[in-house]
Amino acid sequence: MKVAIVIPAYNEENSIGLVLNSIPDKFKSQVVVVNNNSSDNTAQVVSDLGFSVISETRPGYGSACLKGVDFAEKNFKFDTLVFLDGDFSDFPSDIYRHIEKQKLTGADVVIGSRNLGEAEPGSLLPQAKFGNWLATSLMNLFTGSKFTDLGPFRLVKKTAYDKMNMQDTNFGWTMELQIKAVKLGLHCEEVSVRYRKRVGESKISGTIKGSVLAGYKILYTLFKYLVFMQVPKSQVAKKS
Ligand SMILES: Nc1nc2c(ncn2[C@@H]2O[C@H](COP(=O)(O)OP(=O)(O)OP(=O)(O)O)[C@@H](O)[C@H]2O)c(=O)[nH]1
Ligand SMILES: [Mg+2]
Repeated sequence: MKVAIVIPAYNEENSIGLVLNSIPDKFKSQVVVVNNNSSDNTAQVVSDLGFSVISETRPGYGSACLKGVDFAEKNFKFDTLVFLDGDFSDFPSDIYRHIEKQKLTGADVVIGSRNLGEAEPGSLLPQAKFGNWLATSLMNLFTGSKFTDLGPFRLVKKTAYDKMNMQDTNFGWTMELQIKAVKLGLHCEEVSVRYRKRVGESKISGTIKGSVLAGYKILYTLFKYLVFMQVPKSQVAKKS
């Protein structure tokens, strides 16, 4: 397995170095941090540590992920994408859990679930917990999927990612990936991950505006793809 790691980061100068240094050595050569016009020294910290950092002018978590994959395609050799956050909430070494699960099951998508038992108390704010519960419950109800989280630490095989034609530029990105994976008949798995209180200031779930916008966009994205996504028969993965 050849892995490329994409890390969206906006004003994460205090955490991004901790994240990068915690990535197991064997994955460090194919990491890209996507910075959206941070007003702090995020980009400098990343390049001082010798990692690739690129800028995306369109704001938003989704824009950063899209740009990161685009960069990886042009600069890295990989068959597997891993996304994780730049705020040091995720434990980068948990990447082995995703990989092990993928190898065991042959999954196309492995979502790191913070609800399978290992989130530090207070690391997932109540609004984020509720939003994730609501969104995954609705998705499970309507599709038969079995997700427990929309966690940011996730593994996606490149062949699967290429079928998804990802579009969302902000908060709907994680949901878009999961609902598209389900509708395409891809093999999705979850794995328990650890999660801790972020370093630095929250951009999404820690603000009222961020929470409302994220909640709205996540549910909008779910219903948009539930109702309108047509899947060409040739694209539906054969169930093994
Ligand atoms: N490049 C980029 N990254 C972003 C943007 N918004 C958020 N991020 C990053 O996406 C990740 C998730 O954002 P967070 O602020 O941690 O959101 P959250 O995890 O819902 O909220 P917390 O519970 O406070 O951690 C972090 O690494 C952010 O730096 C953005 O507009 N551009
Ligand atoms: Mg966070």
